[in-house]
Amino acid sequence: MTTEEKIRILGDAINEGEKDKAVELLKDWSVQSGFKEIIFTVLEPMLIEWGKLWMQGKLSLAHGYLSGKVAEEFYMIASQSEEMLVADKKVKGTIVLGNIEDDFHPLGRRLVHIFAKSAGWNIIDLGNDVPAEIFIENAIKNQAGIIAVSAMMFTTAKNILKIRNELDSQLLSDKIKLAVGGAVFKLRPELVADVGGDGTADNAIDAPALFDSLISKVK
Ligand code: B12
Repeated sequence: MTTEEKIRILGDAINEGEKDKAVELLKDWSVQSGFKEIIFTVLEPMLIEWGKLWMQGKLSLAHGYLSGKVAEEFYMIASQSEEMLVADKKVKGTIVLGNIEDDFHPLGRRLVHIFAKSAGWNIIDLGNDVPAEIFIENAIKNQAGIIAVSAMMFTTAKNILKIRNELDSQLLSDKIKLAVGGAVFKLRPELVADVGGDGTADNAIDAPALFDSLISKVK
């Protein structure tokens, strides 16, 4: 079966309101091709396509919601699979995570949360629309070595610069590293440096490796 056929069959199941069937299909295909392969070639392209239809008013809220639920349920299963299992289960440290001020695209952040948690990180998830000072306040209070910020849009990504400036002015840049991610950083990689990010990852699966690398730079 081709990738296009898989995307279509998955879409049909969600269109029919069959959440469990959609999750089962993803599980079956993953047994054959691996979780990463199915996430990258089937699930995420479908989510982005459906998201676009939703924004154009061509998809009902119920279907948009259901596709998000299928994704979350499947990512939870994937994060606990042998393929993703981390041998060493001790807590690696604390990460303060959230969508930057004015950003309301929670799905990517939730997926980063699931994968980082299953890789052994203690996650403090502040949700959507989080101002810079709240990130800093929570990072200090919880002795987090990493602030991880999700931003989907160019306009909202620019708000991350406020976190960088705060870290610098409070002399915290050696103690707290700034991870950034989201659709806009894939479209414009130079934005990572522009907003003062210490690093990024294109997807939730690669996020734990980024966090490992950043924590090793904390002094
Ligand atoms: C679905 C969607 C919405 C939904 C969000 C619902 C939800 N549950 O999230 C709704 C309809 C609400 C929405 C609203 C808007 N959206 Co919108 N949306 C999208 C869409 C189509 C998909 C986003 C998504 O869920 N992707 C699927 C997930 C799995 O992928 P992801 O979010 O990229 O996350 C992965 C990685 O990026 C990474 N990651 C994410 N965060 C982090 C953080 C760290 C630290 C790391 C390491 C990694 C990481 O890991 C994730 C999992 O693998 C994107 C298009 C796109 N290319 O992504 C546009 C998009 C982001 N939206 C856009 C726009 C313009 C808007 C609106 C302004 C539209 C409007 N006119 O109202 C509003 C603004 C709302 C706001 N202020 O935030 C633009 C942004 C343009 C830009 N470059 O600035 C985009 C790119 C579409 C486009 N091409 O025009 N949107």
